[in-house]
Order: sequence, then C-alpha cells, then structure tokens
Amino acid sequence: MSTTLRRTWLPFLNEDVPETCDTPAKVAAYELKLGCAALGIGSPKLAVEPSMGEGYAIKDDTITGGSVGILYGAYAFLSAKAAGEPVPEGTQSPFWRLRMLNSWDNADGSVERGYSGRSLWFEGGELTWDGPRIRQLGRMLASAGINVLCVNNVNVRSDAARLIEDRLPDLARLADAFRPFGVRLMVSIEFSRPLAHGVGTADPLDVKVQAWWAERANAVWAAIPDLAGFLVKADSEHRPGPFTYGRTHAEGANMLARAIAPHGGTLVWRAFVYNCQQDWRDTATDRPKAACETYAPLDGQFDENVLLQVKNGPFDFQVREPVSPTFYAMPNTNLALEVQLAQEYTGQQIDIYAMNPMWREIVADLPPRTVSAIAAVSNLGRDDNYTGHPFAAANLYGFGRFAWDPFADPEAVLRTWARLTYRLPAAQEDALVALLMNSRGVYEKYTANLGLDWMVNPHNHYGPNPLGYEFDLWGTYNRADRNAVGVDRTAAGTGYTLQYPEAMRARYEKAEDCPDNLKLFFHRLPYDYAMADGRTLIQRLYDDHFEGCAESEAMAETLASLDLPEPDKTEVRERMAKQIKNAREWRDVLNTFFHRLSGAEDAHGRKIYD
Ligand code: GCV
Repeated sequence: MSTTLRRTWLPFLNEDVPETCDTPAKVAAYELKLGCAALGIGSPKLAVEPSMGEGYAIKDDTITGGSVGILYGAYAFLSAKAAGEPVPEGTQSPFWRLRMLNSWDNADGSVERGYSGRSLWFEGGELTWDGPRIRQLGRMLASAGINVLCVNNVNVRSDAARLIEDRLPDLARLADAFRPFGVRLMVSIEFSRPLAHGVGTADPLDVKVQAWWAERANAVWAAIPDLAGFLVKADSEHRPGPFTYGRTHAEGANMLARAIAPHGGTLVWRAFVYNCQQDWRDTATDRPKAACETYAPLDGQFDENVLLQVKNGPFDFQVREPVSPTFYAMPNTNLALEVQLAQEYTGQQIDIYAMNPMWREIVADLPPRTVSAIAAVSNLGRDDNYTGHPFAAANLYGFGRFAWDPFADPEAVLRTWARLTYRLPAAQEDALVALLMNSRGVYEKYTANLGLDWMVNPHNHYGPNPLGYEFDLWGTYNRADRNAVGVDRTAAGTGYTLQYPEAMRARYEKAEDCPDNLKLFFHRLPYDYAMADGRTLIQRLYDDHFEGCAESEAMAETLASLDLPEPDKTEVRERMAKQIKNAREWRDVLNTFFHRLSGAEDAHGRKIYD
C-alpha cells in the first residue's frame, strides 16, 4: 500500500490512481479493476452513454453512465458491494446539479477556520501540491458525488487575487488534476480587483470596469474552459463591494455574471451581509434580520447565471438556528444553500459532531427544490487523514451523499460511511452509528441548548465565554441579566419573526408554541419560565449542561469498546479526551454564569462553582 494513502471510506482502493487515468471513464475502469480484485468479485462492464451526463444505471453486470456518471456508477457499485448493500436500481442522477465544496484556503498556505492542517494546494503564495494526494482527494470527492471545488478563501487576500491573473497557468494545472474525477474548479474573486490594475474604480456600472472583467473572463476560460464560475463575498466583514459605489448587490452580481455568461460560468454571490460594527447598546438592530432585509427587495433582479448563496441559518453556522428566512423571501432568484463542514462553532474537528441529521432537519423546513444548488465550507487540510478527526470524514462523505440525494436517511448514510471505513462487528457498528447520530445533540446540550448560541470564546470560537461577544461589535448578544436571558425576536420585539411565511411565524411567535431547542433563539424568557415538561428554564439550562457533559464521558467509553484500526483509534481517543475537557469547561462556566446571575439553586444539588 502506498505511503500517501490514508484510510478513506473506500479502504479497498489501496493503490494510488495513476496519472494515466486522465478521464472519468479511465478512472472508473481503473477503480473497478482494483476494487473488484480486492473485494474478490467479478468486474462489471462499462458503457459510456454521453447523454446521461452525471447519471448512471447498473444493470445485468453493466454500468452505463454519462461521461462523468460512469465514474459515479463505478463508485456506487463498489460501495454497495463492499458494504453488503444492494446496488442502486434504475437510473440514478443527482438532485442538485452543483454540489460544491468551498475551501477557505489562503495563498500563504493557511486555512481560515481550518482544523486539519495547512492547505492541500497553497504554500508561500504559490499553488503547489502533491499529485498522489490530490488524486486520492479527487477519488474521495467523486465517490461522494461532489463536483465543484472552490480553491480559495472567500476572503481573497494578497496572492490569491492573482489566481485569475499571472497564476492562471497554475490554476489550469490544478483543474487538470481534478478533471478526471468530474470535479470542476471555481475561484473566489475580489470585487475591487480592477483598482489594482489602474482602472480607477470598481463601480459595476462603469464601462471600464465591465470591460476589465470581460477581458479577465475571456483569459480565464481560455485557460480553463470548464471552470465552474466565480464566488464572491462582497460588502461583508470589510470586503469590498458595490455599496461603495451606491450600487445594489444585484447590480454588482449581474455585472460579473454578464462577464462570465458567454463562457457558461456561474456567478455565486454570497448573501452574508450584516453590520459587523454594531454598537451593543443598539437593541433595535438585530443581526439575523440583515440578509433578508438586504436581498428580499432584490428578488427577481439577479441574472439567470447568478446563484445567491445563503447560509442555512440567519446568523452564522451556529449549533442550532432556524432556517434563514431569505430562502422563503426570494422565489424568483436562483438560490444555493450553504452549510459548513469545517466545525468552526461545532467542535473544531476535536469534538465529534456528525452533520447529516442536522441537514435533514433543514430540508424538513426548506423544500429542497427551493434551492438550485448546495455548497459546503470544506473541512479538508493537509493532515494525513485530510479531515483532522477521523470521524469528520463522515461529514465530507455525508455532504456528498446529501447533495446527491437530500432525502436519503441520515442514519443510513452514516452507517454506510462507518461500514465502508471500518468494517466493525455488527454490535460495534451499531454503537458507532448511534454515537454519531447523537453527537450533535450532546454538543448542543453542553454548549448552546435552547438555541442560545454565541457564548463562545471570541475569534477562535472554541470553548465557553458567555460574555465574550456581549459588548462587542458583531451583533451576537444573549443579554442575560439577573431575571431573564435571550433576545425577543417576535413581532413585539425586533420583528425578526415577521420575515417568515405565516406557518413558520406561527411556530415561533409564541414562547409556548416555539420548539424548546429554539426557545431562546426567538424569545427573552425569565429564569423561572415554566417549560412544557414542568421544569423551570434555569433548571433546564443546568440539566442540559450536566447531561451533555455526562454523555460526552459516556461517548469515550463507547469509543474505547470499538476495535478501530490504528492510527484512527489513537487519534479518536486523544481527541475524545480533549472533548471531555471542553465539555466540563462548558458545563461549569455556563452553570456558574447563570447561577451567579439568577441565584437559582440546582434542584439536584450538583456542584456549581461560585
Ligand atoms: C471566511 C464567519 C467566519 C469567518 C468567515 C465568514 C464568512 O464570520 O468566522 O471566518 O470568513 O464567516 O462566512 O465569510
């Protein structure tokens, strides 16, 4: 086995993909030969039918598929055989056409919100990579069904802006490396870039600016004809954008969209706009309202090749948020749903947090056809295992599966991942799947129960700090005092609930109807508020913190009983010890914080520090 390979969910593909496999069909043939030999099964025939695109069908020992679909068919066949599951019946095709991974990799090799090492393709301002590792990653992405990779951070800094300029030949070579896996590249661009080239303005309505971008697009697509498009973060967290010129985001996005439209490019414009300079004394401004306020009035104004990419919740990838109201307010706009695999607020690939159950909840509230595409902030890095925590690979795999079929059962997806990756005895596999399924709930209990987000350490976002953002500029306040906690976001409060369609507003508007897990997201409640189960709010806060911590300790025992292979076993054990330390810190800091404020004693007399 090659030294460059680390365990994936296809551990029987235990040789590198050679460079000679330069098309998806050749990769498919290679993988089938390798995989079928390792699994001791006969290899099916391959038949390319270009009209099937990304689709495939497996029948009578023949895999028929489009020029990329043939590869998806090969992986589906091998996965099913290896997992002992039936091969998919009938013609299979992905639910979303664009299944995008957004890397927040910087040209210097660092990764913003990266928890698995440095960038796999940037170092020292240059694009540079290890060929076998990239091909192994291509295999991983294709076998999960991911088909677009944005290579650089949406915060475009220093040399990254040159990717579409003098660094274009390197970007084209990277595109060549991923193309055999059906993965097309995307690049984040800086809205104000014409300024660096003497244009004198970046005003989207200025013809010189339009001409500059058109010329750039011509050069970029000449070098990479299948580039998926540009990704833009504008007027957000100090990034430049059309507001500087008194233009709307539709005007800004459409200007870029028109430059790339002749080449078939998609312009992905992020809807992450809010006031990150808020005065904490200002109780009228409510950050979750910002995106809908900015974009809903622009519904119908975006060009056809613009995708407005909206984060799943109205804040920023917190443990528990309602679905962003922007999704319901823009029926005449192509929308993309953005989720985050990088565990910025969800344990930083130290604490275990499996995401498929969470995405299923999003889809329950957001009919999947409401959006035309899906994107995930990547959790990849140069660590040997690519994702830091070995189990974080379940989120990468699970994202691809979700993007292919958002209706797939999350538990079944996690089981397939666990089975393919580890082949544990049945009882151990059940225990691992149950642990993964519960992992988000455990993390939620000790960090942010009842929808009370943002009590994290500022900037690095790991560990508890209930006052960390309370007097800061970012619009994320819990406003806890000695009587009550939370922000009233109802019609009588900040009015955030008014952004929702009637049925959802009704669900959230009254505290007694609002689901427990979002109570303190929508309401400001006194500590003696009576929860439906008869407990007081403060008791529920204490109970969840104690329970979440105890459940994380129980997770360690479960993990110790699993026959995981090395080095995963050691890595998992070491990270679990850190998770328990983190959970204890959260439990004690939050309990002490609320105890000091409320003066309420724990009904069970457990230890709360004064
Ligand atoms: C890439 C949050 C993160 C930032 C990130 C930003 C975004 O604010 O903390 O690191 O920047 O979201 O999504 O643009």
